[in-house]
Amino acid sequence: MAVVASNLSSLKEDNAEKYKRYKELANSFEAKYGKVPKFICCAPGRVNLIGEHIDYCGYSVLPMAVSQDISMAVATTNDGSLNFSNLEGSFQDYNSSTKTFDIDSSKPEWFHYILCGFKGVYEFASLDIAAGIQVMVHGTVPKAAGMSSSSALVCAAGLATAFSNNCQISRHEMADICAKCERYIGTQGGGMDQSISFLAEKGTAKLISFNPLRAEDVILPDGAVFVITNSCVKMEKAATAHFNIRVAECKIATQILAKHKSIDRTDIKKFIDVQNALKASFSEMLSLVKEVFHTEPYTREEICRLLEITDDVLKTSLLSQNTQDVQSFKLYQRSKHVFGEAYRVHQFKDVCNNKSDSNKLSTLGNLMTESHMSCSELYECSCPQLDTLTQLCRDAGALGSRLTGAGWGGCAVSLVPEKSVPNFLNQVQAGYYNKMSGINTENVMFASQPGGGAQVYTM
Ligand code: NG1
Ligand code: MG
Repeated sequence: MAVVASNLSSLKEDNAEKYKRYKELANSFEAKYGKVPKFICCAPGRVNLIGEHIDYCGYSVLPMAVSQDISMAVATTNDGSLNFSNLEGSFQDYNSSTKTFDIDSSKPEWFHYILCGFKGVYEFASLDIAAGIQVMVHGTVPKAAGMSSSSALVCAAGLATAFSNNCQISRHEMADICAKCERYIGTQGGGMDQSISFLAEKGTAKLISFNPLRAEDVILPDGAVFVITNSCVKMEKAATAHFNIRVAECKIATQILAKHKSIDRTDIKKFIDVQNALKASFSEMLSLVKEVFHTEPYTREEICRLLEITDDVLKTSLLSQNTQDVQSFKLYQRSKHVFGEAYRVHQFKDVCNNKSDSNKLSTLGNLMTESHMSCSELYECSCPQLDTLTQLCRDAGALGSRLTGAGWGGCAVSLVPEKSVPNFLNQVQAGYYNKMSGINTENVMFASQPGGGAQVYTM
């Protein structure tokens, strides 16, 4: 299914607010570049309901798109120039050309994400000459908050490039290209964010599975409201090594498990490959983790000894550029999180699809809270503020609450029974936000319904 453009005027009735916003964006484009944009493209952010830090291990995740998006007014240039501007004043203009641009992963800046999307589509479509593009960006996805503003920017830029060059690329292919090309920025993400941004459909969350990429509807139960609360702790994932250290720990643990089980390791890259090779259940994988790993962190020497490799091979085959010097790896804790979390995703989906369960909401809530505890204690991707906030949310009437996205800051998502929402919002406001000073707490709490995927609108 390719992305099909529709006329912007079709939005007028469907979503007057978005229509107005896109119109204003088109006007700002015109004021900046002195011409009317050719089209507007937009890609939504997402909230992951459950399944954290397991996409890059090959496991299914369960996100939904939110209504907030990154949108872009776009026109092509015929001299190969790339001109990027952002309505948000703190982001400075970027000017370069299709021949000379550079993505500097040591110092990620907002426009690098556009360059990632541009480069991904350019390479995928094997374009000899890609048209240059002029873009004006406006984003409503909270930044550095685990709601995938970065991927939405990459996806919107990928779409802008595809449409500027008349490339027909399916939504699945776009998701795949954008998952790969966002890695030019240096983080080794798994593909959840770009997949939901392209494959989302209004009214349903999705079970996203990989290799091959699939998106299955997961109908959320009546009476459940998912409320997002921002901890207001910013986490610029690409600027730190936390994320890639976790990816490295998972890769190393994968190899040790496979070696322990004498599996031919040629095609074993992720935890799921080991599980498939063993045809084991999640409980069996959890027992294996307990049998194979000790709880103390592993040193590089021990890892090399277990895998019978040199430190150089460890560096080149299992560590990324920004994790070359990491000395200690928690293999037991990270593996235990991944297999437990992957199992919870399937339980969550089964509960949603099981019509007869009268306790649905509290079962889902419990799974979400278990997920948070595992992220916090085993994966160590929470932070004190997120731990406090999620506990406050539970105390305020949420049946479950967890961090969402990569963590170390950013947002929490809570499952709140519909009738308890007003009281919930009051309590969290009083218990968390009213205690903050010097922080802008506008739009920090909102209920979210599953939104649709990326779109293109012609003018
Ligand atoms: P965030 O940082 O929330 O955009 C990242 C990864 C995902 C996934 C989650 C953790 C990227 C682009 N995204 O999301 O693939 O691994 O962390 O579940 O790297
Ligand atoms: Mg991101």
